[in-house]
Amino acid sequence: MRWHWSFLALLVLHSLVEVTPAQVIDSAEWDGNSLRCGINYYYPGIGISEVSFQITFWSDNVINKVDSIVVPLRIIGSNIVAVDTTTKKSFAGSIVAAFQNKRVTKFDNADPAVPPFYLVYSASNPGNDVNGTGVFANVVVRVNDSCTICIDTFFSETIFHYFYTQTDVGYQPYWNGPYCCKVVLVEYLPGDVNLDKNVNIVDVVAQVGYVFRQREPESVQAADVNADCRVTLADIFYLANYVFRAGEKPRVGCIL
Ligand SMILES: [Ca+2]
Ligand SMILES: [Ca+2]
Ligand SMILES: [Ca+2]
Repeated sequence: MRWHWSFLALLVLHSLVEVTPAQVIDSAEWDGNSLRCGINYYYPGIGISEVSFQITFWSDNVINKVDSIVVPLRIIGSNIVAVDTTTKKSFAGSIVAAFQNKRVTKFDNADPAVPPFYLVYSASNPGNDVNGTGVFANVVVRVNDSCTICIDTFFSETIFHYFYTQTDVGYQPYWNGPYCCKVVLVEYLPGDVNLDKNVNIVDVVAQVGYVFRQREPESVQAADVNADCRVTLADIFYLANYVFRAGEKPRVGCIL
């Protein structure tokens, strides 16, 4: 625990001393975070045992670019087994991937498998900065059943949601929420036709083998990526479009 108290103390100091919520630090649009949640848009709430939600970031600052970001969250759900606090998973694909200091701190109880789940996602890198739009962090949660997970974005104990700029100005960014996210556990990942937990060209080949050569794949359900209850050429086009052209994600099929 001891390693992060000084870091937290620094954040508290920033929060208490520097945050001026109404302060406009540049003449452009207000910056902020948002949360991608729900199974209909990118359906981050679908997984085999683990689901993730994305905290997005946006800032149009050209002069006062952001070089520190602090996002406190309270995560509540009856079927949560643990939250993942590793920086590797939490900041995978993040717009602050190059930042030196990226941390996920769980307080009240630092054990990621013990509630309450109060977390702070933070990144800082004085001298470096970020603007634009992208993923800031992934909230990765292991659950033991389908459920609803509520994420309180306005919760704070001692740490406040804030951005901190390269010119030493702290301010409270835009937030929305709180969010309640539907989580659906499935026995396979949609599109993972050979059940190796990856969705790639091998799965497209397995679909082709099934549709044209009657070769039974490991999972017929996973092959029904357009979820029309049949596995046809349309599923091959759909999955190939996802794998090769970053097209729409595979859906949960309905073949039983
Ligand atoms: Ca701005
Ligand atoms: Ca696969
Ligand atoms: Ca289909």
